Amino acid sequence: MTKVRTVATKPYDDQKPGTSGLRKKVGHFQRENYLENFVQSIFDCLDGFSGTTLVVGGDGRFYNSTAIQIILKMAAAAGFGRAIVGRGGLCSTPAVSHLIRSNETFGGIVLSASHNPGGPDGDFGIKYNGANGGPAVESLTNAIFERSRVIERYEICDADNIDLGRVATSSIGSMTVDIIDPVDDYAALMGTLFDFEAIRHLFASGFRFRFDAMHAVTGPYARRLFVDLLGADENCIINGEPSETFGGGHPDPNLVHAKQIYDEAMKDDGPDLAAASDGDGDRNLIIGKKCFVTPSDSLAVIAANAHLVPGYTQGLAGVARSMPTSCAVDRVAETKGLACHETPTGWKFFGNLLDSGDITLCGEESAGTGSNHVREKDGVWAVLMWLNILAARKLSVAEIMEDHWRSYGRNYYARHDFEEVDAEAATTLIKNLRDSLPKVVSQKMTAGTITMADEFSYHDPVDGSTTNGQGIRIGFDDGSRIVFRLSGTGTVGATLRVYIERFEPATGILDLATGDALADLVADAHRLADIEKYTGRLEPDVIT
Ligand code: G16
Repeated sequence: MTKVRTVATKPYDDQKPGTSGLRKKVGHFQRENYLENFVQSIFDCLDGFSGTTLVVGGDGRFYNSTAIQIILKMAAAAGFGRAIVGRGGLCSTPAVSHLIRSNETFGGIVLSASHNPGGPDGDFGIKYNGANGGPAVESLTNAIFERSRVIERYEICDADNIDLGRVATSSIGSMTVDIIDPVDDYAALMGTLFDFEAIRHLFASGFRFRFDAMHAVTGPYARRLFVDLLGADENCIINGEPSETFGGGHPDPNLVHAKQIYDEAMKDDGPDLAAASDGDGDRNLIIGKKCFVTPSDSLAVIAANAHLVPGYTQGLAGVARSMPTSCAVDRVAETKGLACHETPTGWKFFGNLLDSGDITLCGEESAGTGSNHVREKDGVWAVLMWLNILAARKLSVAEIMEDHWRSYGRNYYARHDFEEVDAEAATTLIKNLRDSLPKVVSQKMTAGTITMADEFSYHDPVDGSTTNGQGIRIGFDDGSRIVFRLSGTGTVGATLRVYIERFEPATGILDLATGDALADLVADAHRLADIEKYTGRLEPDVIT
């Protein structure tokens, strides 16, 4: 008989989930009962799960396996009837979402700090996803936080560790544990959405492809899909072996951390498509030969071309983007007569719109794109989308972009990140901006006259909830925008994000360098927020 042990514990007061769950340094998670308190807080806030199934997946970073063993023993003690776990404790975030949905489970727990570095000194993270496969809504994450502040005990089974390395079925107490191949079901789902035959043809025709798995979770997914099923060259994948430290790298698919494929793509003889995904496989980077595609443009191109892809030939119900994402997709929606929703940053805000059938596609500037096939953003899916569109249109990435801008106009766009800023200074910067909002309207700046200034609030049309304080928006007379917000995913100090956007109509100049197109707005952003004073920096740490 497996014994359930009740352990007395004391609450921590810093377990508030951010944009995407609870993220802290590994050392923080290793403190006595820290993980256990949070997991018990999740279970304490859920009702009616006795005998049901829980999916547990992680991106394989340091502490992943230890955390999974603890969670499984606690899930068994809490009364779950079955757990589904990816072999090796690995499962990409979109694949977890799919497993929750296809097995109709009660929910799932995702272990990841996404694109943040891993290893003993790196970051770790945990979040709960509900039965729709998506991140818990804000009311639940708030309740979990409140629970974590008063927790006094947790329950755990005294049991041996499960062998995570083999596909097999075992048990902890009365809970069955199924270790499954983490790729099988996901690859089958992709087969229902995309024209594999057309993509096979594309690869067979000599199309050159490069995928950087960043030593993160997508290596096995990329191998199965791109190489085994679609026939791409074996060597198309770099950094394909998952590692606890991401090979000592930073699994953020941006131009700084995926520089190798960016450099390759900028060469005359470079790949026709270079792509990357992040730690847990939900983000994507798309680069054509000599043509970087911003995530905002990628969303717009996918929306404009989705009808060419088997899973979407019926057309789209509607689209959504997070507020700081450029308005490029809005132009497509307008032309196609689709509803276009603007939500706060965070995938959880798309969940209701996807569940209600109001939207089919959604995306964010932070390299996240997805559809109603799961309830998470999906990096490998986005790459397959591009491959399918390229196969169907028989144009290069650069030609597709040019054609897109000639049809819809171009939203020049960049995000400037000021990282590890003093948290108090960053809060003061935002507060001062907030206080100045009534005064700045009608002010003449270098880029034009400010015509609107507010702090974004979201009213969810499906559940009626309101979310305030979601970023400062400054709008100009020509439709340009500057947005300021603080990141919800960092673990050290604060990260100030400044989003800059200028619209150029289809008849305008469409081939400017982004930096040149946005220079005046960048100067105005610095002036409006006094960035140098509060961050001590003249230049951002990262520009995407
Ligand atoms: C998470 C959320 C995304 C969101 C991003 C923003 O991404 O899932 O929906 O866009 O955070 O991060 P920040 O608050 O730092 O701007 P991920 O990939 O870290 O889970």
